[in-house]
Amino acid sequence: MYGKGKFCPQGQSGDCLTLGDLSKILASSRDYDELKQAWVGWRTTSKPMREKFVRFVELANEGAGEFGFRDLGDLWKTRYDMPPDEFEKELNRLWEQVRPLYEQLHCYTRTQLAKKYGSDKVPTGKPIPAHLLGNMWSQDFANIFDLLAPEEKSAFDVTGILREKKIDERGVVRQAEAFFVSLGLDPLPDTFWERSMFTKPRDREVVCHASAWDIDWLDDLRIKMCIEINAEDFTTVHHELGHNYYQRAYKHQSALFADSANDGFHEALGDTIALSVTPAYFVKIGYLDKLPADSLNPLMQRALDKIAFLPFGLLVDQWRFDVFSGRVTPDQYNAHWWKLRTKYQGVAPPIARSEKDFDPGAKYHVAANVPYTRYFLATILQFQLHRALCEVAGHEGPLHTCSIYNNKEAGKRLNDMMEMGLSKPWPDALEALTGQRQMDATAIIDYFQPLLDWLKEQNKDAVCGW
Ligand code: X8Z
Ligand code: ZN
Repeated sequence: MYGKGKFCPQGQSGDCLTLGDLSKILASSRDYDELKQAWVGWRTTSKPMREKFVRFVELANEGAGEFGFRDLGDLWKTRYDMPPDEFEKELNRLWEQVRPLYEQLHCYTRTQLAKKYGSDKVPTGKPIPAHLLGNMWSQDFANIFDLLAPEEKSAFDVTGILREKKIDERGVVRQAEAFFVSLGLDPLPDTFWERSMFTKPRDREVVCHASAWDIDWLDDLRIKMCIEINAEDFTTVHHELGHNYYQRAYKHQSALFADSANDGFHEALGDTIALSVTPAYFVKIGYLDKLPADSLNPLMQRALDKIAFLPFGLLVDQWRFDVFSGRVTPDQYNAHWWKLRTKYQGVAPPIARSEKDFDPGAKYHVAANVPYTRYFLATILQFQLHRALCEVAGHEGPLHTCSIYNNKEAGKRLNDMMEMGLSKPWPDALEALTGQRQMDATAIIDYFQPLLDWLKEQNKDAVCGW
């Protein structure tokens, strides 16, 4: 239902829009009503999922119960080497560490959006309308960078550079592979290049949401993705290859241990590599002629991706935990979703929503039943891993300028951890790479400190919060 979802603005089938089409509108349009139509339109596709989801929750809980768990949420929470209640506390602790950063970014974003759309549409002290943030789920704000850039000129325009260099879809994947190879890891096998799907097929419907596969638990690695030539997908390709490289590293483990230390590690791996995609790295690979002058722009770009994501990364499963536990019943599904969206993200729907809608189902991982807390953890972990690898590489200077490209010692440290797979509790794997046994948000905070200082200055006369 998710993969086939389409919105037909005129009600006829001739001009129906896919998620890809609607996402492009969300990313590029700056017309309040056009944005609203695309946002609301996509959410017509998830209405029919509601009834099925209610039944799905019953069945999933029945299965989890037969395994001895209270509900499916508790089953998901057992994969972190600690009791479920303690895990919830861990999540809260991490969120409280990063919340001030998100609030500063939210505050500045709201001020800029009010300048663009008017303070009648974006009022002070209130949640931001969810359709103005450049992304279908407001899960990152990267596509409205033009409205938020600290400085006018950006020399590090990844989308522009890729297009100017005429890099095609395979070329992007080759470049990402080259990064892993520069760390001393083996190139991907020929079958990866023969059997992966890199572009959207024209003759059939597919689920375009990017994924990485480990078909035979040995060497038949593949990705499935509808690559677009832009900065977002450049990062996502690194993300997907991270899955494949992890899978290959732990293939010698027994079946039970052939997985990452916890699912946050799997999601963090490729992102950790992508954090090394810096202006200096672009100079090294010949994508830029010279290092651009110091600018906060690249750091802001990164924050719009990573900091903006944190509350969304947390709330998707807060909703599912409440649903699976029965604390929230089907007649409250959508209201509870929006309660959490407002509480954590400070966003609001552009038109009233009701229990006829099923807005959670408009997000892939809810429709496909993929746990989501992993991405919240990954966002915090990847900076922790990056900081440790940068230390191994002997980086000097601010953390956000570090790239581990070409550094074999960092590559070895990373690979040693990946090879452990799930054979040890995750704190052991984390310790092997970072020397720390706890997930810790100080690395992400360090990384963004220069931007945080700047945001505080920008916000000094603003009324923040919602
Ligand atoms: O689903 C993904 C990956 C595949 S595991 C593309 N991500 C989350 C999302 O798109 O919602 C990566 C970031 C968060
Ligand atoms: Zn992933």
